[in-house]
Amino acid sequence: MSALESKGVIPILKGYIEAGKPFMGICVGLQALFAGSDESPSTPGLGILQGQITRFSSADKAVPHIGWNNAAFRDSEDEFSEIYGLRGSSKYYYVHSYAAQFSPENTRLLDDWHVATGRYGDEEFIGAIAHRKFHQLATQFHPEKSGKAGLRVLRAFLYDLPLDSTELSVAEAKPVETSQGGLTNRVIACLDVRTNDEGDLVVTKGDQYDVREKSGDKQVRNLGKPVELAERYYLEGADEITFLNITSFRNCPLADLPMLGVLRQTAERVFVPLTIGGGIKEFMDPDGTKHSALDVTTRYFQSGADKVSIGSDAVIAVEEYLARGKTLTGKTSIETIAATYGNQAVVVSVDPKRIYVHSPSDTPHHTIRISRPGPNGEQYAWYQCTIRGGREGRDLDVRQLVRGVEAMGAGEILLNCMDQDGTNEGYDLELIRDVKEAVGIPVIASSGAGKVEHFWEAFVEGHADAALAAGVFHRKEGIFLAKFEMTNSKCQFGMSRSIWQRKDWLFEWINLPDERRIRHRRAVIRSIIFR
Ligand code: 1PR
Repeated sequence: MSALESKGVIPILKGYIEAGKPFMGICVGLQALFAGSDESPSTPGLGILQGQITRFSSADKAVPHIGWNNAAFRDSEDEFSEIYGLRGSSKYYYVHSYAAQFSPENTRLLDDWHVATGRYGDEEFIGAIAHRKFHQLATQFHPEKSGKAGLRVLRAFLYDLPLDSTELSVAEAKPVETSQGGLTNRVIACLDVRTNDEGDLVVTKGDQYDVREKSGDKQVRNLGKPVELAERYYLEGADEITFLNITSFRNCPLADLPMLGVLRQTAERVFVPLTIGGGIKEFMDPDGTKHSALDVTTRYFQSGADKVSIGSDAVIAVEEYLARGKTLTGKTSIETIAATYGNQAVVVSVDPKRIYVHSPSDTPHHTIRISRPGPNGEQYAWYQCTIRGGREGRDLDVRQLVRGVEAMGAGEILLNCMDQDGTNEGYDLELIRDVKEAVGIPVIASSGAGKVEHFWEAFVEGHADAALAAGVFHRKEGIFLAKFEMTNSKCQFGMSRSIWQRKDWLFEWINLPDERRIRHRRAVIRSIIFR
């Protein structure tokens, strides 16, 4: 709003919308229609709608609210209306800390509008509003990142479908909801990308961060091309795609970084959120031109990324923060990026390794009691933060790191564990639980997924907000194997009920020999109703 005000366009914009001209607002584009927001109390909104935008309560859930949730236009308790292609049975991608709460008071104030809501914990919030007469729609979620369901909404708006023709009752069952209201469990496919010995940019995957083959000439493992694999995982139902650039591009100006091209091409084909990590820090061109971490981020965002993931730089920033007696400078990469793009744009990737001890008194660091004892029977471990892709251990534990980066404004933690990485033995649940207890922001479990039950454990036993995996997907086991919904404490495989209902057929297909499976892939993708 401040930016709009400084350009003097607020009266023009307000006049345009009030005149009933076509308008679509996304995310803050919905929030700006209201009178104001607690996020910036001194800056008024457009005031087209009464009411205030408020922050989600973090008493019982992680904030920001990140992931797939509903936006259902309700006719009655059980009936949903389909307006602008929005379906009560579909899920849409949200990422925000502030929202328009849905209450009897603001319902009365929104008489001219159809209101679609979602639920996060015990809070009901406005997910979308559509004017009853004018061609105007605003969504709190991101239709451009909501896969097929979101593209349907964009199409309905752009092709100006009259409301009447889209207003039909949808006889689909209610979606299965998690304990967090309508929010689903996110499954994220991760692509570690680096240049191989021939200089090509490839997707690779290590075992405990070692990405070279164990035999022969010990080449960097080449698992395929980044854009093609990202598209494949999107089509197979990944909720998000994360690229980790695990190589540094030397002698390359920022504007020519190969990952920018990868992101641009991916964003043209993949309509779920894209995170990019690796090298988010101050960058120097070969000619000596310096770019801040914020400049680097801006380049990535302009190329199609939605979030950046910061590793080494976050560790150094927290060490300095602790040395200063926990005072913030406002100058770290986390703080500058969060201030410019919002907390939800900043993920901190943690690369810890276990240091085993016999007793918590053996170290000044925070320890965790571990169920798998260390090599000498140790019952405890502290989790040491590392930098430079795990090559250098620091005198900082994970708890210090995550609390520090949360104070700086990080919106999410990507929690790897070097000991589990590539093992297929399951996530480090003790570590995940410990980090969940330490912070109020969402935590993505990572490292060690080898089968579907591991995802279930991360969500149910680890209380993770999302689960990321790499190797299990690269082995072509099909991402839909990892996606599941929980009903009555049961683990159901598949992307949605429609897939669950066809599970026997799907499992049969998965067991086909590789070449037949590939031949059938197109037909399968066409027949799957993703959301
Ligand atoms: O320090 O800001 O430049 O970021 C570097 C980023 O690159 C960090 O996020 C770091 O985790 C990552 N990275 C650096 N070296 C490696 C490596 O493997 N040699 N990859 C690396 C880390 C770990 C996970 C992996 C999960 C799941 N990859 O992201 O994808 O452990 O694996 P699994 O499901 O197969 O077990 P900076």
